[in-house]
Amino acid sequence: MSSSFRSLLPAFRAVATRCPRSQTYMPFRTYATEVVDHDHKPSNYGQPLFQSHPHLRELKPSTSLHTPHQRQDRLHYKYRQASDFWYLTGFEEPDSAVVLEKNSSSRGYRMTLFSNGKDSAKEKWEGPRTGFDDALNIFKVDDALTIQSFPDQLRSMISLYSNIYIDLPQSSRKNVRSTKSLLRYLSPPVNPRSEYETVVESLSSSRRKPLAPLIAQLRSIKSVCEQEVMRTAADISGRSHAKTMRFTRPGISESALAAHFEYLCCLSGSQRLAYVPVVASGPNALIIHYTSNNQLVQDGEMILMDAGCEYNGYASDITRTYPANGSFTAPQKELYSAVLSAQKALVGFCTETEGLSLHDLHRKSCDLLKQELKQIGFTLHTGDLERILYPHFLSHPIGIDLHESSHSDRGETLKAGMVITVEPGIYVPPTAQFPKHFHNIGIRIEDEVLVGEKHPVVLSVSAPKEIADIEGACQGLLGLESI
Ligand SMILES: [Mn+2]
Repeated sequence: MSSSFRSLLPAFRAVATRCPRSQTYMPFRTYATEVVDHDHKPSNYGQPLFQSHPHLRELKPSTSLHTPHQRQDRLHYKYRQASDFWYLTGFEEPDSAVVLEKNSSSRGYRMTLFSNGKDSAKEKWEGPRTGFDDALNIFKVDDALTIQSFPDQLRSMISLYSNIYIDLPQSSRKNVRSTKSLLRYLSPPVNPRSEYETVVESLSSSRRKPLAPLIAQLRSIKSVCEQEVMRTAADISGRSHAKTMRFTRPGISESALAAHFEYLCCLSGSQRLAYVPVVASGPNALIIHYTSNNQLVQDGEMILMDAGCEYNGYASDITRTYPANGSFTAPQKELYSAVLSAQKALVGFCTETEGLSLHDLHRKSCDLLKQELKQIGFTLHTGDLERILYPHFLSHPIGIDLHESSHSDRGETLKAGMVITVEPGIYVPPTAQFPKHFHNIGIRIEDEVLVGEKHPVVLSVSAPKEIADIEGACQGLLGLESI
C-alpha cells in the first residue's frame, strides 16, 4: 500500500520555485567611500551583502533586506506528487492514496484509488479534479473512492491480510511509535482523527513491512518508454546548456544564466527544473553545492553549470564547465582535458558486461584522475585527491527522482536499463601544494548514462563537451542561437 498526502515537501522543491531576486546587469560603479570587497569570490559572507555584492544596490546598508511579501513567497511551493505513488499510479492529485490487494484475478491484484473527486465549489477556486468514473477509465483502477472513506476501507482491508507493505512518512520514521506524528501525516483535516488512530494501531503490528525498497528495485531498471522520456529530458537540458553557453558573456550575473536555462527548458516543454541549479563562476566553482548564484561573471573565468530539467515526471542532471568569454585559457584547457579524458573512460565502463558497481566506478575515477593530474604537474600526497581535489562521489542513479539512491546499494553491479550519472570533478584551492596556474579552477563534467549490456548510451549528448564544441557553442559557430 502506498499513500500520498500533501504534508511532505521535499525541501529543494520549495527552494526551486522561489523567485530569483531581480538583478541588474548594467555595469556599475562604486565610490571611494564605500567599503566593497572587490571581486571577492567566493564571498566571505553567508548572504549577499553590499560588501560582496555591490551590484545589488538594494543591499546597501540603508536599504531594508526583506519585505513581508518576499517572506510570504517563501512559504509557497508547487505541488509535486510523491515519486513512488506516481510510479504506481500516474495520479498527480494531492490527498490521494492507493491500495493494491493481491488476488486471483487475471491481473493478479485489485487496485483501489482514493482521491478527492469532483467538488464544483472547490474546483472553481483551485482548478479541476478527476472524478471517480474518469479515474476508473483513465488510471485503470478497479475502484475509485473518496479519500474520506480511506480509514474505514483500510481498516477492513487490513484485517484480511497477513503482510501489509506500507511506507511511513520520513518525519515519523525516527519515532515510529509516536502515533501523533503519524496522525498528523495521515489525517486530511476533514476526517476525525480517532478514525485514523485505530487504523494506525493495527498497522504498528509485526505485519507491517517497508514498501519503498521493493519499489526502488523496480524503479532502478528503466523500461523502453521511460528511457525515451529520459532521453527527451536530457535533450532539453543539453540543448539549454548549449544555448546558455552562447548567452553567456562577462559582466552577466550567475542568476541570469540560471534563469535563462530555466526559460529555455520551459520553452521546450519541461514542467520545472529537477533541482536548484549550480551556476558558479570562477572560484565559486570550488563550492560543490553553490546555489546562491548571485555574483557577476568576470572575463577570463569559467562557469560551472550543474542544471537539469524535469520532463513528464523524469529528472535530468547535466554539468558543464565552460569559459565565460568563449575561449579556454591554456591552464583551463589543460585541466579540463584531464577531467574530460577520465570522464570519457568512465562512461565506457557503464555496461553490464563490465560487471562493475558504483563503488568500483568511483574507485576507478580516483585512479584515473590521479594519473591525469600527475601528467599535468600535480604532486599528490595520500588523501589529496579524495579529501581536497575531488571530495564527492562519482555517480548516482537518476529517474523520477534526481537521486534515486535512498534504497539503492552502491555495491550492486550495474544492470542494463539503469540510468546513472558520471560526474568526476577537480576543484583546486589556492594553496601552495598545487600548481599555481590551476588555483581557483573548479571543473565538473557530468553526463547521464543509460547502462547497456555491451554499450553505454550517453543520454546527455546534446550538451557540448569537447573543447572545440564548447568554444564553438560559446562563439556561435555551431549555428546555435542563445534563445
Ligand atoms: Mn548529479
